[in-house]
Amino acid sequence: MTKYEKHGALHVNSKGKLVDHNNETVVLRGLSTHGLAWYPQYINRDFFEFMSEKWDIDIIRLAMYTAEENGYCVGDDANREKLIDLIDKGVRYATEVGLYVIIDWHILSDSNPLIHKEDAKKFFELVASKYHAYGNVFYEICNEPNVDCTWSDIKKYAEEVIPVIRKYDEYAPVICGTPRWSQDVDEAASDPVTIDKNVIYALHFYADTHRDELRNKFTEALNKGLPIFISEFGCCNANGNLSNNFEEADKWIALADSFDVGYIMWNISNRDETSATFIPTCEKTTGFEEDDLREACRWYLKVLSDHK
Ligand code: IDC
Repeated sequence: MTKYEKHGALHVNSKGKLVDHNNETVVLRGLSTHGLAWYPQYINRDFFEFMSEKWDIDIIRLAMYTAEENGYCVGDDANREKLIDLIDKGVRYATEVGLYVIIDWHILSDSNPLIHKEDAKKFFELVASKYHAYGNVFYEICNEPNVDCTWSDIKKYAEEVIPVIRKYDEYAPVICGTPRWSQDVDEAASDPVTIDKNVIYALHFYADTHRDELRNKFTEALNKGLPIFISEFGCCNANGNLSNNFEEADKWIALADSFDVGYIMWNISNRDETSATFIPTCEKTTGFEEDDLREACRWYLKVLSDHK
């Protein structure tokens, strides 16, 4: 039985924990796609079933870039339809195989979510109106605000986008990004969103770049009661490449576990980079074997099986 089959719809409780309807804490572990526009082949039912059954993931994140090549806000109408179709399939397959699923508005080069706020509102209106009855969907409203985007910009954005979601979907948790590539959870902790209670804040780490300093920030924000979810992490450098650092990654996992904080590893693809799950020569789209996997993916499958 998967966690979704066992626990059903989740929400954030007054102590900042992600819980089910019996107020039992549920820790979700999973994987993120790479950009949906670039790697659509991995959105297939067989693979979702494979990840759920063989890899024991609880949740999959559907990363939809907004401003990169063929992103939602910059591509043509056909591209947009293709992305909407991939999200539809991703949510459907996740639901069929008992996984939770995140619809991720993956801002990155568009450093401030206010830039494409109107597109975001229309997008979240569309998806919330479709999936409000599912009970396994999370809305991640801005992946990683960065450069000079402030917490007050993000909060302003969240206060406009969340009501649009709530018009249709009263219960789904909303994941909100934090300043500086979703690291400055301290800022959210000092001034959290007040218009909605079902909000969980993103902290992202790349283990070879982000170490004690960010772990301390994470711990302090949690101790202040901020609900946090690690909606993206990597074992390597923050550029998604270079060397893995499993020693630091193990420290992160132990710390997250000690607070019942869930995490999602970046990225499902065979791109030629350290953070990819599959080796570049692997063209499979499901049925992966040990030899198809990169080192970080193997390490993570061990983490997942240890938590079974
Ligand atoms: C990276 C991808 C890489 C791509 C780049 C730009 O791994 O293939 O060329 O984005 O689109 C993040 C981002 C995530 C990044 C990842 C690694 O959320 O989109 O993916 N990263 O740089 N935050 C910190 C690291």
